[in-house]
Amino acid sequence: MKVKVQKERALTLLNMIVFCVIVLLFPVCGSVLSTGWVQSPGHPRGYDPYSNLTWKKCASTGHKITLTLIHLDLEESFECEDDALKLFADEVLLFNLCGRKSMRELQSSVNPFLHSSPGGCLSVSFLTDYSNTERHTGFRGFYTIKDVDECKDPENECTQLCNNYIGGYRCFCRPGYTLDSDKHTCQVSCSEDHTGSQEGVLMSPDWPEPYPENSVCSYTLAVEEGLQFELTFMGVFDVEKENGQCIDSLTIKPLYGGVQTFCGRDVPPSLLTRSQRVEIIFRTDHKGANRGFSLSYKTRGMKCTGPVTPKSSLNPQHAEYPTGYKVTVKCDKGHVLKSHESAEDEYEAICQKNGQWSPVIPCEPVDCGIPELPELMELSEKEPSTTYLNQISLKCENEYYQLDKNGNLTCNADGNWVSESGQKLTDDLPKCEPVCGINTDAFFGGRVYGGKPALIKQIPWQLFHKKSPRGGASLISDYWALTAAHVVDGYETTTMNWLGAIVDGKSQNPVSMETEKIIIHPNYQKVGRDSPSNYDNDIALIKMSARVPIGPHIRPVCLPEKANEPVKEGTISGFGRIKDEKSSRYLLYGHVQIHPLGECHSEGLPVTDNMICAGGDEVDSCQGDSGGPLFSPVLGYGSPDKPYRLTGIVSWGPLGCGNKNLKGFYTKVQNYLDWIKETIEKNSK
Ligand code: 4AZ
Repeated sequence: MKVKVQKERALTLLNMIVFCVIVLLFPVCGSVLSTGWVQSPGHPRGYDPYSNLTWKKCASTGHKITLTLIHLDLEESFECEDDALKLFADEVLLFNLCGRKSMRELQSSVNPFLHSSPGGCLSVSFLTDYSNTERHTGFRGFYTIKDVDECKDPENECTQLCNNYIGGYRCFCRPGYTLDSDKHTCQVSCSEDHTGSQEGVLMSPDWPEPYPENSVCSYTLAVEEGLQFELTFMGVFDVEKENGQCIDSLTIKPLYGGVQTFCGRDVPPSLLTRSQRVEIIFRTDHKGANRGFSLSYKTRGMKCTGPVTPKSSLNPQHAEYPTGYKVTVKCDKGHVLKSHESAEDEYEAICQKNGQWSPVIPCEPVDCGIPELPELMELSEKEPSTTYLNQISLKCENEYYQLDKNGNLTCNADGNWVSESGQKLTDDLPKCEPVCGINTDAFFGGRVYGGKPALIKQIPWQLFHKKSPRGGASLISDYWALTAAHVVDGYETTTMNWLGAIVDGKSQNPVSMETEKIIIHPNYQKVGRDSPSNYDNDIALIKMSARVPIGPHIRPVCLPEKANEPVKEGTISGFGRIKDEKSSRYLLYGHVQIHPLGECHSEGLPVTDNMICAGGDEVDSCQGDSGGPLFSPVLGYGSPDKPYRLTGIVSWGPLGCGNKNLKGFYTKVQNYLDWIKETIEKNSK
């Protein structure tokens, strides 16, 4: 039996040598460390049903295992479901084989892939079922464990020399270089420590010959406090640079202040380091033939220079200051000392032995903050910058309001927002005032004679007192309305209820406003038992108790301007009487001409310059219209450039209304501009 085993081994070895010589290339067998066969049970006689073989072999580090199949004859089946030879490398299935394959086929399509990774494993699983109709011989192959030549692997690149040995590799360097701790990079030993030396020379390795590749040279200069280094470059400066970028570099790192990096061929200027300690680092990459640098260093007394901190100036002003020197640091205009409560902008600093100023307190811009704004006003920008010289602009919340003055503000040096005219915001806060004399009705440019029902957007300043006394008023701001004195005469101490945004007297949802104040013109002669009816100064101001909600259906009319030329025509409106002696359910309007007072009959009643006489052929105001507007231009002709203005207030008419020859009388609003302005100012909170 023993004899037989030895005989078989000898045969195996012989087989392999023959195979190596005949089939494979000789060098492959040359690096073989261990070999062996793997085959199906019963080979070459044939395998039995239900045969089962699992085989696995692993390589140690620096080695890999390969398998070469030289024979394959298994039962053929769909996807090798019946009998199968499965081949795995590093636990990954490479092949699932069955049927017959010639040596040539195996060599071309299977064997080149049967190898593990370095240190990995190959495994084989051979499984058969019961159903063979003819006998198949099975498979046979041999494995080899070989050394891996890591020096050929580009990932393991040694920067200079590589030595492969069985199970590993090693990088090594040419004389004069040392292997870096990464075990791959060869570096020149070029670092120098010049601590304590007051003067000397530094140069790149091999200067003036080209410097070596892959170097990091660190030169340390250090002396006692109170001194600094002056560096002067000598001769050629040549450090690799490509497309404006430093490939190799010379970096100067003082203990204090900025780091500077140099490369290229321009000789850097002399440098004062302002530090008693400097590190100079010279880095090179793996290629290039540049000559490097040479510099001399010597010490100088330490000096301080300005500025101590950005956005400040020094007093006195010198190019440099010796150690121990005291200066006054003053922040630039609009800047104060950081985290100083009292907005101080000055302090004293002393030049230290290390060339630094002490103390150093930064100057930062004054911050005006977000201003507190009244109702209806907002900033145009959501989160504006609010520091010195930044600008913000105010605006009103909606299109129905506008600022009464320019809303552009600048943060000044004192931390105040100021207007373009230099006024402080807190002293002169702009106001949002409703835009007057505009309606959102389409311009229709045609005049309509006779009482016509108004649309809700057409006369949005019309107010209506529905209960007795029935009358009208005109809104002139978001708190105030103008009416006739005789309408509110006797109601000064009561609360009246006025309606707005209404064209149908039966409307269920008008804007309802309560009066807070009713102020009759002081020169209006109240109707009393002893005084006859007199409509001179028939004007009164009404203040509402809450801000009127301005919008498209309720918004003010403008007042006339002092210098306005007398107008020749206008529109009157109201819920007053119509021909059949009944009050109108709807707001009616009509156009009237304005006549010289002398042309108007007054039936003996006094007429004054505070009155306007107006009337149209078919149009007149009447009882119940009193207090309402006579506005110009005629409805339909207003525009943002020519807003509607309150020319008159419906006041009185001799002998009723609607008579062709008799015109109506209206209070001349232009005569009361000062009284209106003063009274409103006096009676606003
Ligand atoms: C009134 O009785 C009245 N036609 C108002 C205006 C006019 C006439 C009477 C003008 O309130």
